[in-house]
Amino acid sequence: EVEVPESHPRYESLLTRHRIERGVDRGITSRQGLIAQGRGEAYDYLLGERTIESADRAERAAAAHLLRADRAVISVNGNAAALVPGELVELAEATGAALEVNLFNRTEERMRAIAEFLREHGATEVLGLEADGRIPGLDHERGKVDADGIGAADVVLVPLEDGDRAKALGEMGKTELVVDLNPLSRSAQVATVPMIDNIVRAIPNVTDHARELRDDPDAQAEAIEAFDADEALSAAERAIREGE
Ligand code: PTJ
Repeated sequence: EVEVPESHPRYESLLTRHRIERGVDRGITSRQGLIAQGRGEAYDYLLGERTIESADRAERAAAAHLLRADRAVISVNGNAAALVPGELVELAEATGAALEVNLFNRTEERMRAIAEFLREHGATEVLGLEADGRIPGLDHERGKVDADGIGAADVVLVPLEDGDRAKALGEMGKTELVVDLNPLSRSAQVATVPMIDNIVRAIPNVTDHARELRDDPDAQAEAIEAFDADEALSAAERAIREGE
């Protein structure tokens, strides 16, 4: 374990990096995941390492979509698992969503390591290993999903997704909730609800909103109604360019 002094001005950021490194060591995160994290950090730095107001509205709308879904699934990749395993389990519990491991660079070893890591963090059921469904339009490995998981879902939360798959899932008619620090990424652009925020802040905030909205269908409808994806993407870009 690397010790990071809490007084360090970049404490949170260093801790996050350390979790990704540990993820690689445990066979959870891919080496490409290290590159993705570096890219994310650069955007987070420009955003001021905070949840901007429009992202908070997005996270509230995402919570409402998860609660109102017939079948909601939270897709988990190697970066999400390393950074927020317990928080993903809590979000699934708070919303009734299922957890499904779904990888860009799929290997059976990493699938199993991630499912086990989620169970260590309290998950009772982890989907993804059946792989008896397909996302049309993607090559064999990258299109694998569980037929009763992402295959059947009307709402999917896909953190740090690559653009092709985000587009293909959208074309299947699913409501897509995306967490991505880059407002210009294709996955953010095609999302029903783009959350331009760090996954370490976004996931616990969606859970907080879900707990608050749980028994209030009117407030859920209002949260969805009040959210405008194009406006949220522009607001994030302004925050990055002008520090607003
Ligand atoms: O575990 P796998 O095989 O499924 O692979 C996962 C990664 C993330 C490696 C894979 O999907 C990939 O290569 O993704 P990209 O194309 O690098 O896109 C990742 C996006 O996530 C980029 O737009 C980053 O800015 C963003 N990102 C990185 N870290 C974070 C983030 N967004 C939110 N929070 C982060 N911590």
